[in-house]
Amino acid sequence: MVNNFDIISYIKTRAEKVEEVLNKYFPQIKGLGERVISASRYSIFAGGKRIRPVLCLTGCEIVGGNWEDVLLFAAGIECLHTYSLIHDDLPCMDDDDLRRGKPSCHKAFDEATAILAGDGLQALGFEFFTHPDLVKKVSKARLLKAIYLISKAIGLKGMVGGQMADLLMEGKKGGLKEVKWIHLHKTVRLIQASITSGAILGGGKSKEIKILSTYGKYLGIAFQIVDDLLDVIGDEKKLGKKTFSDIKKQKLTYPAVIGIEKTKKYAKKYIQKSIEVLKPFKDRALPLKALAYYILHRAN
Ligand code: GRG
Repeated sequence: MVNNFDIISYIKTRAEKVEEVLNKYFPQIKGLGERVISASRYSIFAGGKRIRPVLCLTGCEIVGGNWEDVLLFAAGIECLHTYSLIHDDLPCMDDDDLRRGKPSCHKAFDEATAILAGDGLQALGFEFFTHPDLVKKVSKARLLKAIYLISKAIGLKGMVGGQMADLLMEGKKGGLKEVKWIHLHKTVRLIQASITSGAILGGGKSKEIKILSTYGKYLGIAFQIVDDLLDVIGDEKKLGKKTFSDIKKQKLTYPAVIGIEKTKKYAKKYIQKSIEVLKPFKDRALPLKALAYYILHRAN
């Protein structure tokens, strides 16, 4: 607990609003394409932590914006994240049977449906970003900047590129340099862009946006390091997925390269770095500090 700040309630309040928006704007199950809508709904409403949308809302709030105005943008980010999880679980990628404590999308439906559900969620993310209900609440120039940032973060030089490297390095020799590159692209870019886009939408000054982007980068690195750790020391029930899956696939991870104890130190180091950059925000930074500790101590 940072200065008695209740981060669980903070996340819950915002995550519930994201849920409401997803429920309101998500396509209804009807028509000949109803199967792919069911599959997309199955994955997005399977109980994720909603960290990325919450980061977006916090980025907006911390620079003085109204976070409730950018809920559709935050919900769009969750669509993109869920698309990546569905595709990541496919047999041709990480071949995971469980996600968010339930059979992964291709297990509950089938591979073709899961591919289409991921594709549909990616498009839906951009539909939300450009939705008239959002466009009327935020400046179009800021919106364009935020969409550009997110597009780069999930694309060939971001998440997709990182996923490619992650798959190519399976079973191969590599060191910390390669692990860091994979993490930075596969996971960190979207987390960093989530908070940065929120700060842009909220009208942050360029100095503030830069600080929050650096915070997001360090937080994202710590997030992925903790994810690597949970694969070897986590509890399957809390995680909602199988442990030791990285080891089985001979993935390049922090524990595989430097061992568990050093990995724990790295996670703490990056959390510390994320908190240090927040100094200019003084008391305003409290939710972000609390979020950083929440990420460090998370069990799922
Ligand atoms: C398929 C293009 C493509 C990319 C996949 C995000 C990703 C790249 C793969 C996911 C594999 C994975 C477990 C990565 C580790 C970090 C991560 C993204 C974990 C899942 O995010 P959480 O913990 O999940 O925020 P919830 O379910 O809470 O939303």
